[in-house]
Amino acid sequence: MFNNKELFKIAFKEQLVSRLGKNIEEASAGDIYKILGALIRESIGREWAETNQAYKVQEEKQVYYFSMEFLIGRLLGNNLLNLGLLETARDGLLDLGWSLEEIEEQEPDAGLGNGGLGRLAACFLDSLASLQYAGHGCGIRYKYGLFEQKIIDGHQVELPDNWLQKSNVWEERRADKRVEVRFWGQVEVREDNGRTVFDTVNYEKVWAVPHDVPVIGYEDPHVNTLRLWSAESSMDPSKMQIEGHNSYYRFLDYYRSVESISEFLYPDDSGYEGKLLRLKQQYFLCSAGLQSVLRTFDKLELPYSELPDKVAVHINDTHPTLVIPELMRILIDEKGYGWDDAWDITNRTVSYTNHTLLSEALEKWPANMVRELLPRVYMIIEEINKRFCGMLLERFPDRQDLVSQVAIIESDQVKMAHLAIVGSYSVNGVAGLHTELLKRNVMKPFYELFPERFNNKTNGITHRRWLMHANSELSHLISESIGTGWIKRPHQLLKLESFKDDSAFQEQIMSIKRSNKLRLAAYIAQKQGITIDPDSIFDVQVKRLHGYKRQLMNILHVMHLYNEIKDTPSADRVPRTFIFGAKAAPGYYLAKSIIKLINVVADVVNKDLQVNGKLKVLFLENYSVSLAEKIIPAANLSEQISTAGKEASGTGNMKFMLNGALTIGTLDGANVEMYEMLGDDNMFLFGLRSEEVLDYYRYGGYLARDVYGKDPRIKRVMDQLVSSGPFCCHEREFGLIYQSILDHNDEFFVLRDFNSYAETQAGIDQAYLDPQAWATKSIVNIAHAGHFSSDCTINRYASDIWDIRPVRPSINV
Ligand code: 26V
Repeated sequence: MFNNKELFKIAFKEQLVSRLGKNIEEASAGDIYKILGALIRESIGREWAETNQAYKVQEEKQVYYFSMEFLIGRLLGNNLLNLGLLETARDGLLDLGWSLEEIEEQEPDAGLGNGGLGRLAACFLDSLASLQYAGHGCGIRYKYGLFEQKIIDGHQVELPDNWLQKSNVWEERRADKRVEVRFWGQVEVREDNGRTVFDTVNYEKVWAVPHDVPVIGYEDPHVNTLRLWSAESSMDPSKMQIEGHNSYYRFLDYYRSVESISEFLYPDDSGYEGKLLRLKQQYFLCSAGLQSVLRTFDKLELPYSELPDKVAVHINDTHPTLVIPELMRILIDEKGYGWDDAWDITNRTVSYTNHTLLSEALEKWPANMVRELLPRVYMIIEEINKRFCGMLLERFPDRQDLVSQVAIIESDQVKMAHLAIVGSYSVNGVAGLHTELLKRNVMKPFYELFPERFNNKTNGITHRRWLMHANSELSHLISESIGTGWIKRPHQLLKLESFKDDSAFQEQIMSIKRSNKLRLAAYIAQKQGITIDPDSIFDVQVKRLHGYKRQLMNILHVMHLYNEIKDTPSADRVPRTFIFGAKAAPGYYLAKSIIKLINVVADVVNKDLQVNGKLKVLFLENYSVSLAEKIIPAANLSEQISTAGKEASGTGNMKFMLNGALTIGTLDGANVEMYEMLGDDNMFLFGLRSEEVLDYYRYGGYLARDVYGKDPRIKRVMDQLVSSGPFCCHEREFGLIYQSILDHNDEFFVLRDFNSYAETQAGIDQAYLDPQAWATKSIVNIAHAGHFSSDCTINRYASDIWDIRPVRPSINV
């Protein structure tokens, strides 16, 4: 639509007048954003239709990635990049008096996810489209995304994230494609021509209305769809009069209950366990998504036995597991298939990714709740369970213990992971270590029953957003040095290894890092009024706040450094800036008091003139995708310090590596695979290994109180949490933290790993004193990060799990 700057400007000004009735002098930044978004959205309409047409004509197998979360963030910059229009738009806007960066800030950050799981789904969509696979997202259009975090007096305060307040320029509401989702009711059984038929009566009907967001691939004209469902009431208010005098109130109640289905994203929190509304959301997604998938399949006029050849339904964690009984229900009740055929079809269509080993995060639903809300679906789950347990008892007649261990319904609870494994053909973990731990521990009996289903797919990140868009200077330097092949073949970043000792290249890498640090410093100065030293080590830990991620170890170490400086103020130190960003689930009190502690320490440290120039601490409010894009390119050191065996993969670790930060980390999640490539020269490892952690859990032998008693440095920081001193605001402010370590024996081995961590950190200070050597390590990190591009991950999903190949619409249509 506009392939040069002049055409862009003409089109832009025309749109501004025709849509908003304004000329360029009158337009606000918000107006500019709206018009630019609309221009892009319209310019890809044709490609969007052509991509869909190509899928139809070629009868391609299509993948539907079902996920309760898509943490897509802002789309403007990325869409311009993928369309090859970034420079045209930037230059054109500049002529019109606007900077693109300022306009990008106008876009609400679509926070439809909690963290890693949701961001992974968004990276996968980008790779699916860029690699020209027929792969779509299926999710919920939450009216409110993950809460907005404000820090008030050091405490986290949650505010609703009203991201749709201004209109969403990307989405297309498709009322004609709405489908009906049914809740509640009773099942009536009758015989019809020798067949048993199940009718649900007295159900509540809800409309699911799709809002389609185009997912634009890189360079080639390939546009997939992220279909987000919104719940709307199905009663017609204009007919209320005829239905009796109380009907208006009934309508209001019904209306509220329907609208609430797609109102809020639940924060990942054990607090939602057993919450009816969350279960409603999950079924709403599964039922609406499947109906739309099958409607597309029906156009092929093939028997359902061929569904697995044309459709792959992938479930992102157990949240959309109800696709399994729902597909069974549709095949049996609506399409007339018998149980065995329906089961075979379902089993060959659905695949599942597990994202956590934490037992408290494995989903269970009270059986009663499922039975009442979804009576027919519950009958099907019961039948799946009955047949599965029956099969087991036939194979292992003496193993009642095994049966109760793996049953889908047990102690009046429906175990979603069990249903997901039994009902799918593939179960994958998200990093090598995680998959091994699944097979050997958490899901061992299932692995023994179905070894062929288990496989690993190490996570990945899109290098387009996380390098090309977030760090364009570095991206240009790379292209100047090794050509642009790495953009389509990220493994080619390995070519950078030959520059690792090239002093001119090192200089350039360091100067780009410095300018990114300056940019972040300016942002921080503007937001928080704190100046930070661009020559200090930017040491960053940004991720959800959770005990196992051990932000606590990091801040206790900062307290220890502060103590050291206060003890010997004259000693030379390598200056550090510790940067934190984290949201805690609203009901997770311990996590919230760790946020308060970080803020208190920051306050003390930053105000103390004696440590000024040596130590600074910052907590950046409201960590989100767009904030991550500002922070990560500026980091020197990436903190990936989870208790070994707890972090399934991590993806932040990969983003930092790609941007040239070095990692201090444990052998956990995908850190293990990073270490295999980087070795001790290029990564700073510390702490217990996962087997050692497991041994402690199994056999005991760790006493946090012993460590506390024997190590004066540790005792000192622990005591500072509860006794008067620089960090304790009022008595027991941090009692909960203190107790979690000393009374509950430090579940995540913070004290056990503290010294190893502190020593490694001291070694990092020394390493930073040699800038050339540091630059070499940084280059080696970037060079190996191509391995973690989500393009590689998606290619593996495509060939090993989904059995799909790229589609080239331009050639075939
Ligand atoms: C959920 C819950 C809910 C109950 C309370 C504690 C808790 C803790 C964590 C979670 C998250 C579960 C799923 C998840 O987001 N996993 C993350 O998935 C990423 C993408 O695969 C992966 O990189 C992270 O390591 C993993 O934590």
